[in-house]
Order: sequence, then structure tokens, then C-alpha cells
Amino acid sequence: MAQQKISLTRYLVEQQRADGLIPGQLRLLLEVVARACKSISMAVNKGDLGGVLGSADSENVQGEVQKKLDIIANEVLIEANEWGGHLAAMASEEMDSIYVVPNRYPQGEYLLLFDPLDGSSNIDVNVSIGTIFSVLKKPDDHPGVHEADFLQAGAKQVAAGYCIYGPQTTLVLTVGHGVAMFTLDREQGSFVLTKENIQIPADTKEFSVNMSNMRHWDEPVKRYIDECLAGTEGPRGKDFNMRWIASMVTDVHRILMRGGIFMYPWDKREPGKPGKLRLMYEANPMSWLVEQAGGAATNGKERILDLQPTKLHERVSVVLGSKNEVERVTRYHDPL
Ligand code: P6P
Repeated sequence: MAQQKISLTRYLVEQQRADGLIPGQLRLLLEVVARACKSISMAVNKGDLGGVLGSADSENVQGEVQKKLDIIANEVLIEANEWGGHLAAMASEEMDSIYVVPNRYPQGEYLLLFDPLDGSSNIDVNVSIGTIFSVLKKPDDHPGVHEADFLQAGAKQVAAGYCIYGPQTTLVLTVGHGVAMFTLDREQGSFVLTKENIQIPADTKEFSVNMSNMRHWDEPVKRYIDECLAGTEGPRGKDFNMRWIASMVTDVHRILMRGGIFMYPWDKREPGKPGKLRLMYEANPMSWLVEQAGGAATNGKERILDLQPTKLHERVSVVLGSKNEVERVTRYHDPL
């Protein structure tokens, strides 16, 4: 008999029965986010036919030129999530400040953070991009909701995931009980469970970094990459392969599927910035997913999920993936 297809809804209900990690309001939130990702996938797939490519002639809080699809994806996520009663507020890479659920709707107990379309530089050249999301509980020790309520360490997340818009549209998520993957069945219009308990191999022969920045890196990172490049003749005694898609969501997905180490380290081009990637809605959700799959995630020195944020859009240096490789990079940063 053909294996029964398990929908996202059924998976979430059964997980709730098994370990109580997905209360009704959180399940509703995750299903709404998944539906929003389906809509974004349809818009992305239209490309030029939908008039959605190219620049929106505006800049986001990061000072980056926004693509039309960045704004579309952001609006889809806001409109899908604001009325359901499960959220108190949202935060997005594309918005300067938090978006508090309007008074006309009931307020819920969760906070949703997202990068609505990660990898925007790839949109116009038809390379995979994706949505990254993170869910926190709103502190219940005071009325209302403020930006400070979002400034929680990544270890406080109650759900995290991403959706890749590539050859397949796949949703990958965790609620703290391992990592599961769902593939969009376009005939049914629903996400179907295709992998669960995803595990990242502890060792790898594949590194993922933007090599054009090499001359700007700190010594420990240069040492690690030089040793990978030295291959069988060098101290690692094995040859390495390199991949850099410039969509964090896609590079991390590859690592979840077959192992590897991903790095976007601090570099001296902008010494005042700790890194390029954003802590709250890129590094934290990806780090939790990687840890839940048996990998590791640091800023080169400390566990990313332990970092206490001070600003909503703060940046961080990221080293994540196969546990033994991440630990090696950490050792190289440790002067002792
Ligand atoms: P670079 C995409 O803009 C992004 O934020 C990440 O998804 C990606 O890993 C990184 O920037 C790519 O940066 O400097 O290689 O273009």
C-alpha cells in the first residue's frame, strides 16, 4: 500500500498529542505561516509573468535596496497573521519597528519574527530563495507589547523554521522535538511530511563561505579555510568542496540535508558590525534548527542561542553546521 501522506496539520496535532509542545494557538500560528509561504511561493514562481521581479526603488532598515518580492512577501505574512488572535506583534527584516496587531483584532500570546524573503540578490536570476521565521512567547508580566519584548535569547524560541522556494517548495520546522520537512503538494495545495528527525553528520568535506571576503577575515577563520584548501596535502588530510549560493536559507538547507559548515564571519570591511547576518530572524531560527538536527551554531566563540540581543535588527557572525567542524573553528578562536 502506498505510504499514507501526513499533512502538516496532522503532524502538528499528533506532535501535540505526543509531547504537548504545540498548544492550539501555536499550531494555528504555524499553519497560517505555512499558508502564507504557499502564497509567497506562487508569487515567486510567477517571476516576470507576475511583474514581481526587480527593485521596489526603496530601502529597508538595513539600508538595502528592497526588491518588489521582498515587500510582497512581507505584506503577505502581515496580512495572513494579524487577524487570527494568536499573535501580539510581528517583526521583520523589512520593517524598521515592530508591527503590533491592530486593536480591531484580538491579541495573542506569541511574537512572530521573519525575514520574508532571504537571498533577495538571487530573485532576479532564478536561484532559490526563502522565508525564515522564529516564534517567541510574549512576556506576560506586563500589559501591551513593546520592542523590548522581542529581545529574548534564541534559546527562548518556541518554534522556528523556513520555507524554500526552489525546484520544490519545502517547509522545514522545529518546535524543540527534532526537525521535520514538508514538501508542497501542488495538486493538493498542502504541505506533506517528507522527512522527520533530520540529522546533520558530525563531520563534513564541504564548506560554505563567500571566499571573496577572505582578505578581510580574522586569523582563526583564515586558518580554518586555508587548511580546507590545503586538502590531502594539508593538516586536514582530506580534500574539501565549496558551495556558496548566497541565500542563507538554501545554504543551510543543504547542510541539514547532507552536512557541511556555513560561515558568515566578522570581517574588517565594516569593523563596527559584528557580522552581516541578523541575529533575531536569521541566525537564531537557523541555529535552533541546526542544533535540533545534531549540529552546532556559534558566532565563532559563543553559542548563538545564548546571545542576549540588545537591538531588534542587530547583526551577528555565524558559524554553523556539522558539529565537529564548528567546534574546530571555535578552538581556533580560543587563544589558550
Ligand atoms: P553576500 C542574503 O542577502 C544574505 O542575507 C544571506 O541570505 C546570504 O547568506 C548572504 O546575505 C550573502 O551575502 O555578501 O555573499 O552577498
